[in-house]
Amino acid sequence: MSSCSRATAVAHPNIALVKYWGKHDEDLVLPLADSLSMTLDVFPTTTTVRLTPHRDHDTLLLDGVPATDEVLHRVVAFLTLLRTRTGRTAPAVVETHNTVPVGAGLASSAAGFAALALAAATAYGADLSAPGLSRLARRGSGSACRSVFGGFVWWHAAHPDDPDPDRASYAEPLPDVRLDLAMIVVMLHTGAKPTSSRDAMRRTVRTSPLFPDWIAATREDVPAMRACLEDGDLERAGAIAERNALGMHATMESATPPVVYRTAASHRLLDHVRALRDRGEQTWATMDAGPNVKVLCPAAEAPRIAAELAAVSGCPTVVAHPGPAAALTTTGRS
Ligand code: 2P0
Repeated sequence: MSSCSRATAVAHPNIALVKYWGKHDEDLVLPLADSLSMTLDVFPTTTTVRLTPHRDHDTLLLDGVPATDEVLHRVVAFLTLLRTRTGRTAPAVVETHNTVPVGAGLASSAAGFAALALAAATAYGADLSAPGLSRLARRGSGSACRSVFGGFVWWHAAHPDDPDPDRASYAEPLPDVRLDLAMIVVMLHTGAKPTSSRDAMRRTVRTSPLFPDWIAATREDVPAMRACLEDGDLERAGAIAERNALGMHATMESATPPVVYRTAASHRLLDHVRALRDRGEQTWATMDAGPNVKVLCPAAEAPRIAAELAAVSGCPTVVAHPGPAAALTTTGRS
């Protein structure tokens, strides 16, 4: 990759069918188990990185507003990592435009750091393979390593005894998926969550008595989910996804103090998804670090089921399908 000083990239959020929840190395962002996700075709994030050698600090603009807090700190740390690797010292101006509410459990950090990794690696002239880009995105936010790729994506945790776990932990797309799956996002709440996923994850690992059992189940769920996707077994894929997500919420709700993202509206919708199944529909729920509920179903049924979920919840729904890999849109000189 040649150096070009300015680059713009687009990336999409991903939602895990088997979740990532818990790290064994906070600095390197190394997870305790593999995970498996679907990159969406909705809610893109567009990020431009422009090197500014004449300035003395990095600047982050989120939808035009300068960031000053934890988000800026994470972006500066990420750019510093890239500067160390490339030997280039210039600060950067990073401009990000989200089309999804930030911090609401809708994977904005996954799309954000995947777009930033691609744009920044290009602007700084880092020479990266696809796994290399995935490893880099992981350092910004774990789940971002999966948004580097489109479709269905497996993130390898790396064995804790691996001599180079940083190198061994990256995501890759699954080439042979035979499921025509849609994911309906029910936008119950779009405000920022009270506890960041990073803090919630740490607290869960340290204090939840349920966590060891959930992580052991997750290690079995990932290969089982892959087999379901490749065999076209929607019933089993949906059942594994729902059980894995509800188990993850049970671990965080049993932490000290508890992390509770599910609201009364979330529970009502989870009940409704089960009721739909009792009626013969193929619907399964998943949830992330926030109160919103996502519903897996056959793609052909998604518009009808989304309309029903909107009517039941009184909230907007968005139908997502497997989406594209992160991509550069423009490059050039500052
Ligand atoms: C996932 N989540 O697999 C899980 C499920 C949320 C619930 O990955 O600390 O923002 O930056 O690595 O990637 C959210 O965690 O956390 C997440 P960090 P990240 O999608």
